[in-house]
Amino acid sequence: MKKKIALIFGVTGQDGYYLTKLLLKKNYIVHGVKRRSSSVPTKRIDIFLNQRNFKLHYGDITDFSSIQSLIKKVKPKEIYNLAAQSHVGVSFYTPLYTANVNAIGVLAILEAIKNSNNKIKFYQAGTSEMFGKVREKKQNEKTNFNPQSPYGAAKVFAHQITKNYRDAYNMFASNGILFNHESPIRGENFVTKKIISSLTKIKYGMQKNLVLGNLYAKRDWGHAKDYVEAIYKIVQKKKADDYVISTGRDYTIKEFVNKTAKILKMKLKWKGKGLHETAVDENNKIIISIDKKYFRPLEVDYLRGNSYKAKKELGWKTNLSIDDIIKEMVDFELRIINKL
Ligand code: NAP
Ligand code: F7E
Repeated sequence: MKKKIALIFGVTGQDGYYLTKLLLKKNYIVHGVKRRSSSVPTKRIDIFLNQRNFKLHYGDITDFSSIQSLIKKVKPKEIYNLAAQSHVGVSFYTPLYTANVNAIGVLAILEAIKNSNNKIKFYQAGTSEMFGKVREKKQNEKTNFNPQSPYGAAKVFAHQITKNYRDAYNMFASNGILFNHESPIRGENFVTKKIISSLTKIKYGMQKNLVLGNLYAKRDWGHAKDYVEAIYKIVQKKKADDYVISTGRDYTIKEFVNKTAKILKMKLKWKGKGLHETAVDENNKIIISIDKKYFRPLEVDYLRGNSYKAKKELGWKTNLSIDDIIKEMVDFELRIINKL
């Protein structure tokens, strides 16, 4: 049987790694797109580089000509757009750049598909950040978008334009609305990875302390491995549609810290309030403090998803709990510092 061909924008990121692994296992030929950068950006996907069914190309979703030539050359059946400036906090410092990549870049891919072969299936990596400030206890596909950052606003444009191309040009163009998902290869400056990597090092005397921002935001955290399964299922549907992918459970950043400390067998005691809140160890030494530089000009206080539609129509469910995720991430850090 002829192998399916997939093209992944954002292949060097966290989800790019897990999706490539999944598609190669399903016998796809996977073409990934990397950007030129001053240091080697392929650390996560190095293990695929010598596989026959994996090919890497230079490109950038802000460069329409590169998207067009890649589609012409590769002739994909499926295109997964995972490429983004994906840090919400950073989007406040680079709003135009973020909009260019996260919004206009998506439109560029859709245009390139429309002009070449509108039978290609397209997936757009949408986000719970599009919901932003919410009133609903749980957010689903019908919840209104109210983004609170340049990142979230750009992703709303991407979501909407993906729907428009689906309806206007009869294209298979689907949106995932994925809630936070983590893994050992999560980017270093996302809060889960920062907490786990820092507390592990602190425990073994390799780092003095950890400085965080808002401890009271709530997030619905799943595992990237489970979430790329959902992405794959969304693209395998006969009809394009939009799906919320989440666990349905939420925790504060502080609860995440406490769970990590428990797994690491570290005793932390919280003291003080607001910017003066700290966590101290058994010797009263400050392990965690707060700095307002990690607060955002606008915060998304609360997110908790309802994935009933994905469960019913995709047969998707989350397998790994928050405790499984933390344990896997802690073990990964312990292996790096030779303590496991
Ligand atoms: P990530 O680790 O930050 O990966 C982002 C990827 O996009 C990287 O491969 C990056 O390349 C690439 N990229 C950035 N700008 C690009 C451009 N102009 N052209 C081509 N590629 C570009 O993000 P992730 O966690 O895997 O997330 C994947 C996607 O899902 C993103 O779109 C993100 O916004 C979205 N999302 C993520 C979550 C989550 O919790 N992880 C939740 C909802 C939605 P470099 O390696 O060169 O930087
Ligand atoms: O922040 C708070 C911060 O940066 C989570 C991206 O994958 O998921 C991710 O976006 C929360 C926020 O993720 C620090 O204020 C406290 O409330 O880990 P994060 P995010 O902003 O939720 C969504 C679904 C995406 O789509 C994005 O691409 O943690 N927080 N102290 C901190 N956050 C960071 N980064 N660093 C801190 O020191």
